[in-house]
Amino acid sequence: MRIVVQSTGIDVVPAIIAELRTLKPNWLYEAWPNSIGASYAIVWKPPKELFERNPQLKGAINYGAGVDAILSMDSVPSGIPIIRLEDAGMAQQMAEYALYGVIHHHRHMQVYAAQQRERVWMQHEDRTNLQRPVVGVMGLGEMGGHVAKTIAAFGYDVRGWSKSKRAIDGVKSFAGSDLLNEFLSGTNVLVCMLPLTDETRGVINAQTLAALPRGSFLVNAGRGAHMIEADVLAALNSGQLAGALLDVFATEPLPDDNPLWSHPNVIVTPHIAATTPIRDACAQIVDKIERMERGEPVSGIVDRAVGY
Ligand code: NDP
Ligand code: OXD
Repeated sequence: MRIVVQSTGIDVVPAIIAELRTLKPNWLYEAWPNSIGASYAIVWKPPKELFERNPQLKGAINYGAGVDAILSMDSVPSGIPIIRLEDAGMAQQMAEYALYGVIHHHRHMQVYAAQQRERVWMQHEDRTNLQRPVVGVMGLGEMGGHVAKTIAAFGYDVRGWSKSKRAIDGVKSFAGSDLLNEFLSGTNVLVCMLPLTDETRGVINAQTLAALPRGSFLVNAGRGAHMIEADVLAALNSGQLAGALLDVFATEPLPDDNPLWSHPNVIVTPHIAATTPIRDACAQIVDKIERMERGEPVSGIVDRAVGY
């Protein structure tokens, strides 16, 4: 079996090849652009030439959960299936990230951090009515489903919004655009775990933010283009949003002059909510390739028409 591995940005290719070699020492690996004649490609934003120079490819495995980048490249010929990573060690990290955001807001950590800078000793806990925020998770797939379940297990009231109705223990399910407003109106911490598609682009906008109760908190670890950044800033400045934990941005790295960097109620992280663990990812990739070679069904095949 010949595998070509390609990536852009952080160079994970040597580490991926080293891990695959330990799992499948008899397979042949090549780092793009050295390759010709591969049966499978492991890719992140692959160029067209990769497919032109490997015409016998049986599958392109997207080295990540989100497929918006690979689909926007439009480089994978229609006859080659795109297979994405599913969880592969990322869902637990996502749950940690989102839970951190929920607790940061619920336990007034932003307020206490500001107070510390001013040496102010003042308590903000409500001792009579220990009401916890309702957490609303947009997207209940591999990431959002695990996030919702984990936060519910922590005792929070959790609701989720997805395209089709989902049954997750302890999570109230809202499905479809008709129920979006109802979902938002009872949400105090909005967590975005959606894939970026034509339908979800800009879903966090002035209208949807206005549907949240005043003083809500936003966690976005989906994609930057889910937010209309100017609308998020306006909501933060007006107090409609009390704060935000943001991992993804329309332009990454976030430009120096972006006002989100210095907003007092915003935490910016550099797209690290869930990084792809090489071991889990490679184990899953080998499993998927072996299934395809045996002619068995394989999960994670991207539906290009719907965009995820
Ligand atoms: P999945 O495909 O497993 O889940 C997608 C979920 O979104 C599904 O529940 C789906 O609904 C729902 N959804 C899709 N379109 C709509 C819509 N129009 N309206 C309502 N719900 C919709 O994806 P993953 O959970 O694996 O990943 C989600 C995203 O997380 C990725 O696409 C990526 O952008 C992001 N991500 C970010 C990372 C980071 O470090 N910041 C790391 C990894 C992923 P249904 O269940 O009905 O199909
Ligand atoms: C992914 C990501 O989609 O890291 O896997 O954002």
